[in-house]
Amino acid sequence: MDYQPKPEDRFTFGLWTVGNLGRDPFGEPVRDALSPVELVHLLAGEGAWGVNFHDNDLVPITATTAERDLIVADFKRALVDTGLCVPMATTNLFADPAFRDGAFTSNDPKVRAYALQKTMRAIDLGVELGAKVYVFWGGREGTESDATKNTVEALKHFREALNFLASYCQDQGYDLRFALEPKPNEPRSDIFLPTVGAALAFIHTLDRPDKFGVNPELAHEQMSGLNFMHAVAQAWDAGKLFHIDLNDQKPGRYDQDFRFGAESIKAAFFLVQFLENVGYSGSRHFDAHAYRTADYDDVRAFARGCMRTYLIMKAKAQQFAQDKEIQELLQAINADDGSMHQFSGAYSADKATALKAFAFDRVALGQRGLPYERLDQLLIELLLGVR
Ligand code: DIG
Ligand code: MN
Ligand code: MN
Repeated sequence: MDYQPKPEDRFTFGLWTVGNLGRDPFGEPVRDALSPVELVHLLAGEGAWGVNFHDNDLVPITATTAERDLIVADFKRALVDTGLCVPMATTNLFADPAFRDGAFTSNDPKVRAYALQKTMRAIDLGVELGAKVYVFWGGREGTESDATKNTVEALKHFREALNFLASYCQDQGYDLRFALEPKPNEPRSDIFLPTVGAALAFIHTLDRPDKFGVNPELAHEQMSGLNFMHAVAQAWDAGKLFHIDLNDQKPGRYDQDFRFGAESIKAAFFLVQFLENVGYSGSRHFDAHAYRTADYDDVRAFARGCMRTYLIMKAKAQQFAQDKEIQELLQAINADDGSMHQFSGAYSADKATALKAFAFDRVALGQRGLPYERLDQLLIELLLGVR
Protein backbone atom coordinates (compact mmCIF):
# COMPACT_ATOMS: atom_id res chain seq x y z
CA MET A 1 0.00 0.00 0.00
CA ASP A 2 1.27 3.50 -0.75
CA TYR A 3 -0.75 5.42 1.85
CA GLN A 4 -1.11 8.30 -0.61
CA PRO A 5 -4.06 10.59 0.31
CA LYS A 6 -6.94 10.69 -2.18
CA PRO A 7 -9.90 13.11 -2.38
CA GLU A 8 -12.22 10.39 -1.09
CA ASP A 9 -10.23 10.32 2.16
CA ARG A 10 -11.62 13.83 2.81
CA PHE A 11 -8.48 15.11 4.53
CA THR A 12 -8.66 18.80 5.41
CA PHE A 13 -6.41 21.31 7.18
CA GLY A 14 -7.12 24.79 8.50
CA LEU A 15 -5.11 27.64 6.99
CA TRP A 16 -3.88 28.24 10.53
CA THR A 17 -2.30 24.78 10.74
CA VAL A 18 0.28 24.67 7.96
CA GLY A 19 0.28 28.47 8.24
CA ASN A 20 1.33 28.35 11.91
CA LEU A 21 4.48 30.47 12.29
CA GLY A 22 5.93 28.42 15.16
CA ARG A 23 5.34 31.12 17.78
CA ASP A 24 4.89 29.90 21.35
CA PRO A 25 4.54 31.55 24.77
CA PHE A 26 8.31 31.75 25.03
CA GLY A 27 9.30 32.37 21.43
CA GLU A 28 8.72 34.62 18.47
CA PRO A 29 7.70 33.27 15.02
CA VAL A 30 10.32 31.06 13.34
CA ARG A 31 8.75 30.86 9.87
CA ASP A 32 7.84 33.62 7.39
CA ALA A 33 4.12 33.87 6.72
CA LEU A 34 2.71 32.33 3.54
CA SER A 35 -0.38 33.83 1.92
CA PRO A 36 -3.69 31.94 1.95
CA VAL A 37 -3.18 31.25 -1.75
CA GLU A 38 0.30 29.80 -1.12
CA LEU A 39 -1.09 27.68 1.73
CA VAL A 40 -3.85 26.31 -0.52
CA HIS A 41 -1.22 25.27 -3.07
CA LEU A 42 0.95 23.77 -0.33
CA LEU A 43 -1.96 21.64 0.92
CA ALA A 44 -2.98 20.63 -2.59
CA GLY A 45 0.59 19.56 -3.25
CA GLU A 46 0.45 17.14 -0.31
CA GLY A 47 -2.89 15.62 -1.33
CA ALA A 48 -5.40 17.37 0.95
CA TRP A 49 -9.05 17.43 -0.15
CA GLY A 50 -10.11 20.64 1.57
CA VAL A 51 -9.03 23.73 3.46
CA ASN A 52 -10.78 25.49 6.37
CA PHE A 53 -10.30 28.94 7.87
CA HIS A 54 -11.17 31.45 10.56
CA ASP A 55 -12.41 34.71 9.05
CA ASN A 56 -9.16 36.48 9.88
CA ASP A 57 -6.92 33.68 8.57
CA LEU A 58 -8.16 34.83 5.19
CA VAL A 59 -9.25 38.46 5.64
CA PRO A 60 -7.24 40.54 8.14
CA ILE A 61 -9.42 42.19 10.80
CA THR A 62 -8.19 45.58 9.53
CA ALA A 63 -9.01 44.90 5.85
CA THR A 64 -11.27 47.31 3.96
CA THR A 65 -14.21 45.93 1.97
CA ALA A 66 -12.26 46.41 -1.25
CA GLU A 67 -9.24 44.57 0.18
CA ARG A 68 -11.56 41.80 1.40
CA ASP A 69 -13.09 41.34 -2.02
CA LEU A 70 -9.65 41.10 -3.65
CA ILE A 71 -8.43 38.54 -1.09
CA VAL A 72 -11.56 36.43 -1.50
CA ALA A 73 -11.30 36.55 -5.29
CA ASP A 74 -7.66 35.37 -5.17
CA PHE A 75 -8.60 32.62 -2.72
CA LYS A 76 -11.48 31.45 -4.91
CA ARG A 77 -9.10 31.28 -7.88
CA ALA A 78 -6.66 29.17 -5.86
CA LEU A 79 -9.49 26.80 -4.96
CA VAL A 80 -10.41 26.47 -8.65
CA ASP A 81 -6.76 26.03 -9.65
CA THR A 82 -6.15 23.29 -7.08
CA GLY A 83 -9.59 21.69 -6.80
CA LEU A 84 -9.60 22.09 -3.02
CA CYS A 85 -12.97 22.72 -1.33
CA VAL A 86 -13.93 24.55 1.88
CA PRO A 87 -16.02 22.13 4.02
CA MET A 88 -15.83 24.14 7.26
CA ALA A 89 -15.38 27.73 8.41
CA THR A 90 -15.19 29.43 11.77
CA THR A 91 -14.69 32.79 13.46
CA ASN A 92 -11.65 34.10 15.27
CA LEU A 93 -13.28 35.25 18.51
CA PHE A 94 -10.13 34.85 20.56
CA ALA A 95 -7.08 36.69 19.14
CA ASP A 96 -8.19 40.34 19.19
CA PRO A 97 -7.84 42.16 22.54
CA ALA A 98 -11.54 43.02 22.31
CA PHE A 99 -12.19 39.38 23.24
CA ARG A 100 -9.80 39.16 26.16
CA ASP A 101 -12.73 38.61 28.54
CA GLY A 102 -14.65 36.44 26.14
CA ALA A 103 -16.83 37.04 23.10
CA PHE A 104 -20.37 35.71 23.47
CA THR A 105 -19.87 35.50 27.26
CA SER A 106 -17.99 38.76 27.79
CA ASN A 107 -19.25 40.87 30.71
CA ASP A 108 -19.38 43.80 28.26
CA PRO A 109 -22.63 43.87 26.22
CA LYS A 110 -20.83 45.83 23.49
CA VAL A 111 -18.28 43.01 23.09
CA ARG A 112 -21.07 40.44 23.02
CA ALA A 113 -22.84 42.40 20.28
CA TYR A 114 -19.61 42.92 18.34
CA ALA A 115 -18.93 39.17 18.54
CA LEU A 116 -22.34 38.49 17.01
CA GLN A 117 -21.69 41.01 14.21
CA LYS A 118 -18.25 39.54 13.50
CA THR A 119 -19.65 36.01 13.46
CA MET A 120 -22.52 36.88 11.09
CA ARG A 121 -20.02 38.42 8.67
CA ALA A 122 -17.73 35.38 9.05
CA ILE A 123 -20.64 33.02 8.41
CA ASP A 124 -21.49 34.99 5.23
CA LEU A 125 -17.86 34.53 4.11
CA GLY A 126 -17.81 30.82 4.96
CA VAL A 127 -21.06 30.19 3.08
CA GLU A 128 -19.79 32.23 0.11
CA LEU A 129 -16.83 29.82 -0.08
CA GLY A 130 -18.95 26.69 0.27
CA ALA A 131 -18.75 25.75 3.94
CA LYS A 132 -21.45 23.37 5.17
CA VAL A 133 -20.23 23.12 8.78
CA TYR A 134 -19.59 26.13 11.02
CA VAL A 135 -17.45 25.59 14.11
CA PHE A 136 -17.72 27.48 17.39
CA TRP A 137 -14.63 27.07 19.56
CA GLY A 138 -15.08 29.24 22.63
CA GLY A 139 -11.37 29.74 23.37
CA ARG A 140 -12.00 32.92 25.31
CA GLU A 141 -15.38 31.90 26.79
CA GLY A 142 -14.34 31.27 30.36
CA THR A 143 -12.67 32.75 33.42
CA GLU A 144 -9.39 33.15 35.28
CA SER A 145 -11.36 33.91 38.43
CA ASP A 146 -14.96 32.87 39.03
CA ALA A 147 -15.37 36.07 41.02
CA THR A 148 -15.57 37.82 37.65
CA LYS A 149 -18.54 36.08 36.07
CA ASN A 150 -21.87 34.59 37.00
CA THR A 151 -21.55 31.19 35.32
CA VAL A 152 -25.28 30.76 34.71
CA GLU A 153 -25.48 34.26 33.23
CA ALA A 154 -22.49 33.47 31.01
CA LEU A 155 -24.13 30.28 29.76
CA LYS A 156 -27.33 32.24 29.10
CA HIS A 157 -25.32 34.74 27.00
CA PHE A 158 -23.70 31.82 25.13
CA ARG A 159 -27.11 30.23 24.49
CA GLU A 160 -28.62 33.55 23.35
CA ALA A 161 -25.77 34.09 20.88
CA LEU A 162 -26.03 30.61 19.38
CA ASN A 163 -29.83 30.86 19.13
CA PHE A 164 -29.49 34.28 17.44
CA LEU A 165 -26.95 32.96 14.92
CA ALA A 166 -28.95 29.83 14.12
CA SER A 167 -31.96 32.08 13.43
CA TYR A 168 -29.80 34.41 11.32
CA CYS A 169 -28.74 31.47 9.15
CA GLN A 170 -32.31 30.29 8.85
CA ASP A 171 -33.33 33.82 7.77
CA GLN A 172 -30.53 33.84 5.18
CA GLY A 173 -31.51 30.39 3.92
CA TYR A 174 -28.01 29.06 4.64
CA ASP A 175 -27.56 25.29 4.43
CA LEU A 176 -25.26 25.19 7.45
CA ARG A 177 -24.84 22.99 10.51
CA PHE A 178 -23.07 24.23 13.62
CA ALA A 179 -20.44 22.29 15.57
CA LEU A 180 -19.42 23.25 19.12
CA GLU A 181 -15.78 22.51 19.83
CA PRO A 182 -15.06 21.86 23.50
CA LYS A 183 -11.75 22.49 25.29
CA PRO A 184 -11.13 22.45 29.07
CA ASN A 185 -8.69 25.37 29.34
CA GLU A 186 -6.06 27.55 27.55
CA PRO A 187 -6.14 30.33 26.60
CA ARG A 188 -8.61 30.91 29.49
CA SER A 189 -7.87 29.15 32.76
CA ASP A 190 -11.28 27.45 32.61
CA ILE A 191 -13.27 27.37 29.39
CA PHE A 192 -17.06 26.93 29.46
CA LEU A 193 -18.38 23.70 27.86
CA PRO A 194 -15.03 21.96 28.54
CA THR A 195 -15.75 18.48 27.17
CA VAL A 196 -17.80 16.72 24.48
CA GLY A 197 -20.22 15.60 27.20
CA ALA A 198 -20.75 19.17 28.43
CA ALA A 199 -21.30 20.40 24.87
CA LEU A 200 -23.79 17.62 24.08
CA ALA A 201 -25.81 18.53 27.17
CA PHE A 202 -25.72 22.25 26.31
CA ILE A 203 -26.99 21.63 22.76
CA HIS A 204 -30.26 20.34 24.22
CA THR A 205 -30.88 23.70 25.89
CA LEU A 206 -30.81 25.55 22.54
CA ASP A 207 -33.85 26.60 20.48
CA ARG A 208 -32.73 24.55 17.47
CA PRO A 209 -30.77 21.59 18.89
CA ASP A 210 -31.14 19.84 15.51
CA LYS A 211 -28.84 22.45 13.91
CA PHE A 212 -26.07 21.88 16.46
CA GLY A 213 -23.54 19.06 16.89
CA VAL A 214 -19.97 18.83 18.12
CA ASN A 215 -16.47 19.10 16.70
CA PRO A 216 -14.46 16.95 19.15
CA GLU A 217 -10.72 17.53 19.15
CA LEU A 218 -8.38 14.71 20.19
CA ALA A 219 -5.98 16.99 22.08
CA HIS A 220 -8.76 18.73 23.97
CA GLU A 221 -10.28 15.57 25.45
CA GLN A 222 -6.83 14.10 26.17
CA MET A 223 -5.76 17.30 27.96
CA SER A 224 -8.33 16.29 30.58
CA GLY A 225 -7.10 12.69 30.58
CA LEU A 226 -10.30 11.53 28.86
CA ASN A 227 -10.68 8.77 26.25
CA PHE A 228 -11.17 10.56 22.92
CA MET A 229 -12.73 7.62 21.07
CA HIS A 230 -15.35 7.25 23.82
CA ALA A 231 -16.25 10.95 23.46
CA VAL A 232 -16.48 10.60 19.67
CA ALA A 233 -18.56 7.41 20.02
CA GLN A 234 -21.02 9.18 22.35
CA ALA A 235 -21.29 12.09 19.89
CA TRP A 236 -21.85 9.63 17.03
CA ASP A 237 -24.46 7.70 19.05
CA ALA A 238 -26.29 11.00 19.62
CA GLY A 239 -26.17 11.83 15.90
CA LYS A 240 -24.03 14.86 16.75
CA LEU A 241 -20.62 14.09 15.22
CA PHE A 242 -20.74 16.96 12.70
CA HIS A 243 -16.96 17.40 12.34
CA ILE A 244 -13.74 16.24 14.01
CA ASP A 245 -10.34 17.80 14.80
CA LEU A 246 -7.51 15.28 14.66
CA ASN A 247 -4.07 15.81 16.19
CA ASP A 248 -2.17 14.42 19.18
CA GLN A 249 -1.35 15.32 22.75
CA LYS A 250 0.52 14.25 25.88
CA PRO A 251 -2.11 13.96 28.64
CA GLY A 252 -2.15 16.68 31.27
CA ARG A 253 -0.21 19.20 29.17
CA TYR A 254 -1.29 22.46 27.50
CA ASP A 255 -2.81 22.05 24.01
CA GLN A 256 0.06 20.71 21.91
CA ASP A 257 -1.76 20.13 18.61
CA PHE A 258 0.86 17.55 17.58
CA ARG A 259 0.85 15.76 14.22
CA PHE A 260 -1.83 13.03 14.21
CA GLY A 261 -0.36 9.84 15.71
CA ALA A 262 2.83 11.54 16.91
CA GLU A 263 2.16 10.64 20.55
CA SER A 264 -0.65 8.17 21.28
CA ILE A 265 -0.53 5.35 18.73
CA LYS A 266 -3.26 3.20 20.35
CA ALA A 267 -5.63 6.18 20.76
CA ALA A 268 -5.10 7.02 17.09
CA PHE A 269 -5.80 3.41 16.09
CA PHE A 270 -9.03 3.11 18.10
CA LEU A 271 -10.23 6.49 16.78
CA VAL A 272 -9.61 5.60 13.12
CA GLN A 273 -11.03 2.09 13.64
CA PHE A 274 -14.19 3.66 15.10
CA LEU A 275 -14.65 6.28 12.35
CA GLU A 276 -14.11 3.71 9.59
CA ASN A 277 -16.26 1.02 11.23
CA VAL A 278 -19.27 3.32 11.62
CA GLY A 279 -18.83 4.85 8.15
CA TYR A 280 -18.22 8.44 9.29
CA SER A 281 -18.47 10.48 6.07
CA GLY A 282 -17.35 13.90 7.35
CA SER A 283 -14.02 15.68 6.99
CA ARG A 284 -10.92 14.19 8.56
CA HIS A 285 -9.68 17.63 9.70
CA PHE A 286 -6.19 17.97 11.11
CA ASP A 287 -6.18 20.82 13.61
CA ALA A 288 -2.48 20.54 14.33
CA HIS A 289 0.79 22.25 13.52
CA ALA A 290 4.42 21.38 12.93
CA TYR A 291 7.12 21.60 15.59
CA ARG A 292 8.63 25.05 16.20
CA THR A 293 11.84 23.62 14.72
CA ALA A 294 10.24 22.98 11.29
CA ASP A 295 10.97 24.86 8.07
CA TYR A 296 8.36 24.64 5.30
CA ASP A 297 9.82 21.38 3.97
CA ASP A 298 9.19 19.94 7.41
CA VAL A 299 5.76 21.56 7.53
CA ARG A 300 4.97 19.62 4.35
CA ALA A 301 6.31 16.47 6.04
CA PHE A 302 4.01 17.28 8.99
CA ALA A 303 0.96 17.48 6.71
CA ARG A 304 1.95 14.29 4.87
CA GLY A 305 2.54 12.55 8.21
CA CYS A 306 -0.95 13.39 9.49
CA MET A 307 -2.57 11.87 6.43
CA ARG A 308 -0.20 8.90 6.11
CA THR A 309 -0.68 7.88 9.74
CA TYR A 310 -4.46 8.06 9.33
CA LEU A 311 -4.24 5.80 6.24
CA ILE A 312 -1.83 3.40 7.96
CA MET A 313 -4.20 3.13 10.94
CA LYS A 314 -7.08 2.55 8.51
CA ALA A 315 -5.12 -0.36 6.98
CA LYS A 316 -4.33 -1.69 10.47
CA ALA A 317 -8.05 -1.58 11.33
CA GLN A 318 -8.79 -3.65 8.20
CA GLN A 319 -6.02 -6.08 9.20
CA PHE A 320 -7.52 -6.29 12.72
CA ALA A 321 -10.92 -7.16 11.20
CA GLN A 322 -9.33 -9.89 9.06
CA ASP A 323 -6.99 -11.34 11.70
CA LYS A 324 -8.27 -14.88 12.37
CA GLU A 325 -6.87 -15.19 15.90
CA ILE A 326 -8.19 -11.75 16.95
CA GLN A 327 -11.62 -12.37 15.49
CA GLU A 328 -11.86 -15.81 17.16
CA LEU A 329 -11.05 -14.18 20.51
CA LEU A 330 -13.68 -11.49 19.95
CA GLN A 331 -16.23 -14.16 19.08
CA ALA A 332 -15.42 -16.04 22.30
CA ILE A 333 -15.55 -12.86 24.41
CA ASN A 334 -19.00 -11.99 23.03
CA ALA A 335 -20.44 -15.54 23.21
CA ASP A 336 -24.20 -15.55 23.94
CA ASP A 337 -26.12 -18.80 24.64
CA GLY A 338 -29.43 -16.96 24.25
CA SER A 339 -30.59 -17.82 27.76
CA MET A 340 -30.87 -14.14 28.75
CA HIS A 341 -32.81 -13.02 25.65
CA GLN A 342 -36.01 -13.51 27.72
CA PHE A 343 -34.96 -10.47 29.78
CA SER A 344 -33.50 -8.19 27.09
CA GLY A 345 -35.20 -5.33 25.25
CA ALA A 346 -38.12 -3.22 26.42
CA TYR A 347 -39.45 -3.57 29.96
CA SER A 348 -42.49 -5.65 30.85
CA ALA A 349 -43.92 -6.54 34.26
CA ASP A 350 -43.64 -10.26 33.37
CA LYS A 351 -39.96 -9.83 32.48
CA ALA A 352 -39.30 -8.03 35.77
CA THR A 353 -41.10 -10.75 37.76
CA ALA A 354 -39.27 -13.56 35.97
CA LEU A 355 -35.88 -11.80 36.29
CA LYS A 356 -36.34 -11.18 40.00
CA ALA A 357 -37.08 -14.89 40.44
CA PHE A 358 -34.22 -16.12 38.22
CA ALA A 359 -31.47 -18.13 40.03
CA PHE A 360 -28.00 -16.82 39.01
CA ASP A 361 -24.79 -18.65 39.90
CA ARG A 362 -22.99 -15.46 41.07
CA VAL A 363 -19.74 -17.29 41.90
CA ALA A 364 -19.58 -18.84 38.43
CA LEU A 365 -20.25 -15.39 36.90
CA GLY A 366 -17.06 -14.13 38.59
CA GLN A 367 -14.92 -17.07 37.51
CA ARG A 368 -15.19 -16.79 33.72
CA GLY A 369 -11.70 -16.11 32.36
CA LEU A 370 -11.43 -13.29 29.78
CA PRO A 371 -8.39 -13.35 27.43
CA TYR A 372 -8.00 -9.56 27.34
CA GLU A 373 -4.22 -9.64 27.86
CA ARG A 374 -3.91 -11.98 24.88
CA LEU A 375 -6.23 -9.83 22.76
CA ASP A 376 -4.53 -6.51 23.55
CA GLN A 377 -1.09 -8.07 22.98
CA LEU A 378 -2.26 -9.21 19.55
CA LEU A 379 -3.31 -5.61 18.83
CA ILE A 380 0.06 -4.29 20.02
CA GLU A 381 1.87 -6.80 17.79
CA LEU A 382 -0.36 -5.85 14.87
CA LEU A 383 0.44 -2.17 15.43
CA LEU A 384 4.15 -2.94 15.78
CA GLY A 385 4.03 -4.76 12.46
CA VAL A 386 4.94 -8.25 13.69
CA ARG A 387 1.58 -9.78 12.70
C1 DIG B 1 -8.64 25.25 18.22
O1 DIG B 1 -8.59 23.89 18.48
C2 DIG B 1 -9.86 25.59 17.41
C3 DIG B 1 -9.61 26.76 16.52
O2 DIG B 1 -8.42 26.50 15.82
C4 DIG B 1 -10.77 26.69 15.57
O3 DIG B 1 -11.71 27.60 15.98
C5 DIG B 1 -11.32 25.31 15.70
C6 DIG B 1 -11.60 24.76 14.34
O4 DIG B 1 -11.15 23.47 14.17
N1 DIG B 1 -10.32 24.59 16.48
MN1 MN C 1 -6.19 22.25 19.93
MN1 MN D 1 -9.61 22.48 17.06
